[in-house]
Order: sequence, then structure tokens, then C-alpha cells
Amino acid sequence: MLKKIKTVKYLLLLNFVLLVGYQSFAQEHQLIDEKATLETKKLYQNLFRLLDKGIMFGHQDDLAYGVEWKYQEGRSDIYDVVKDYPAVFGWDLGHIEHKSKNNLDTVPFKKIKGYIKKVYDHGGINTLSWHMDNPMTGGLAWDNTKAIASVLPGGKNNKDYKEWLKRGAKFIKRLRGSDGKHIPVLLRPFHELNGNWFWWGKESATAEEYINLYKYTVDYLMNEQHVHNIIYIYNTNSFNTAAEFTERYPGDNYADVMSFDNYQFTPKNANDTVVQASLQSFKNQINNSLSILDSVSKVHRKLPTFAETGYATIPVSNWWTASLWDVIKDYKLSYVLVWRNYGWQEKEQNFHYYAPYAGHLSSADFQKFYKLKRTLFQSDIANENLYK
Ligand code: BMA
Repeated sequence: MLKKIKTVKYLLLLNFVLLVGYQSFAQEHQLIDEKATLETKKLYQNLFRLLDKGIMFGHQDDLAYGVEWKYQEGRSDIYDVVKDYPAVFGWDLGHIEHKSKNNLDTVPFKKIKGYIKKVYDHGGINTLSWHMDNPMTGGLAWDNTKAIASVLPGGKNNKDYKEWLKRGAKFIKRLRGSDGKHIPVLLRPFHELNGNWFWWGKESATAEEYINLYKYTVDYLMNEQHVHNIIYIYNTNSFNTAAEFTERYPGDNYADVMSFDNYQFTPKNANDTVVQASLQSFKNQINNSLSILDSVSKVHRKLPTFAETGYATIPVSNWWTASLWDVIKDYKLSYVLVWRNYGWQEKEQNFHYYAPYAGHLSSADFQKFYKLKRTLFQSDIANENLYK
């Protein structure tokens, strides 16, 4: 009798242990790359954890240059305004496919590598986009001549395309922190997929072609080039419905993060009424997109993020708190990233920047944005041990 009770007790305990074990396993967020490095897996888990804490702020090319300066050690337009760095840093791989020394925006890859290391050493996050040239014509990414069929197996550019991917893979694999570990990066291949401006865009590819390109690329990086420090981001441009957002989704085995890009625009010399209307329509649009992203990413158990946004030259002084924050604050988002602070563009005869710099008309409001409890900058995440 006693023996029987002991066996029952033992079985109950075993059941309990298995159940708890299973639950914690089920709660783990699995990367698509089963062989991802430990640091990459940890980062992914921690990014989900941070959703409860707030939204990280990101800036493209932040450490490389800003409005009216270039390559000054430790400088950042964001730092100049709030005495803190962004939490997320974006970099672009465009032209790595040609083994170029510099990326498409003339930033040396050697420098990018150094910045990525610095960010990682300080506990920050790096994300990569890749404005890859058109493999059919050799033109820029914006040359939307059809090209996808030519790079897939059987196509005449398949061999060259594999070589291009190999060059990107080499760069990513060689990213190491001071601790000697491979630095995990969030890669956003073939971004703004439903726009019509890139050769992988909606105008130049069927949904099937896009999905094949995306899958082929991920498989090649992961299984042929053995790159295991990548978290993959699925990224659209603006959309209105969930069906539109997921039309070209490659599937749960091919993306870790779901995201979109969406900017605010106002026509040149717009009067106040036009500006106000555009602020409102931006908010409505983003609100709708975020609520779709929120529910779709939950269903697919993927990390939601707002991969690119901004308002060129930020001509509205309270844009950060009254427009951007006001619309994103109600959502759980990993980060929001604004595009690069290039400065004066000679050819276009206009300024090109999306973050404030010291003395900019929106910098006081950006300081307010910085002080909000749920906006996260480098100092907020440095102690979060995101890679452990
Ligand atoms: C665009 C602009 C371009 C740049 C490209 C890739 O939005 O900033 O000047 O070449 O991104 O960074």
C-alpha cells in the first residue's frame, strides 16, 4: 500500500516537472535558425522581455556622421541633444556585394564594423539593411528592372548572386565583440517589399517570386554560408489591411521579426493647414498599421517593430511627443528607428536628416521624448544584459 502511494506521488511529481518544463519551453521564442549562436538566441528572448519595458529608439548611421560633421570619435547627433546614445543602430550593407571598400552612402565598411563592435560592447543593438544593386542591370537597388528570376537557381545570375551573398555573409560572420563572440545582428533583407521602387518590389515581382527570393537568400546564408548570428526581419512599406501586410510573408520558418516602414511627408512649401492635415493622416495611418502589426505578430509569435520612420528635417517642433510618441505609445514595439542625418544634399538642393541635432527646432521636444519612462536609449538598456 505504502509503495503504491509512493509510486503515485512520484508520478504526480514527474507530471508536474514535465508540465513546468514544457511550459517554459513553450514560452521560449524560437529563432528560425536552430543553430543560432547562444548570444543571438538570448538577444531574441530579451527583446521580447523588453517589450514590457518600453520602446527603444534607433537611428541609422548614428555614429558615422550627422548634420555638418563626419567621422568624429564618440560623436552622435542624438548624443549632442540628450547626452545619451540610441539603443538601436542601423547600418546599410549596400555595395558589400561588389567587395567595395565603402557602402552605397560612402561609409567605409571597416568603420561600420568598428561601430557595430562598439555598440555591442556597450550592450546596444545593431540592425542591417541591404540596398543591394540590381543584379540584372548593375544599376542601384532603385532600378526596378525585373531581376529575381535571374538570380534564383537556373537563372543566368545565380552564380553571381551566390557570390554576392557570400560577401555579405563574410562581413556578418566576421563581426566580433571584444568578448570574441559573434555579434548578433537584426537583418532586414529586401525591405519595403510592397513598394514599387526596388527591384524586389511589388512592381517588379510576383508574390511567389518575392517569397522565393527571400527564402532562397535566408537558406543560403544559414545553410550554405553557415551564418548563425542573424535575426531575420520581415519588412513592408505602408499598408491598410492585414491581408496586404502578409501578402508576401515568407512563412514562420523564415522570419523572426515583423515590421514596416512608414514616413511622414508634407509637400514643399505646405501651409499650416496642409501640415496639420498631414500630421493627422500620419497618425491615423500609423495607428491602423500598428494595430494590425500587433495582432498579426501575436498570431505568428514574432517580435513586432517599427523598422523605419521619420519626417524629413522635422519641421514641426513638437513632432516627437505630439506625433510620433502619441501614436506609438499605446503599443508594444521593440524599437522605432529614424533614418540617417546626412545633411545638405548638393544634387537635390535640400537637407536630408530625420533626427534632431544640437540647436534644431525640435531638440527641446526630443529631450522630452527622451525623458519619457517608456522611451529606451542606450543607458536604459546597457544593464539589461541583452546577450546573456
Ligand atoms: C535613402 C536615402 C539615400 C540613401 C539610402 C540608403 O532613404 O537616405 O540617400 O542612399 O536611403 O541608405
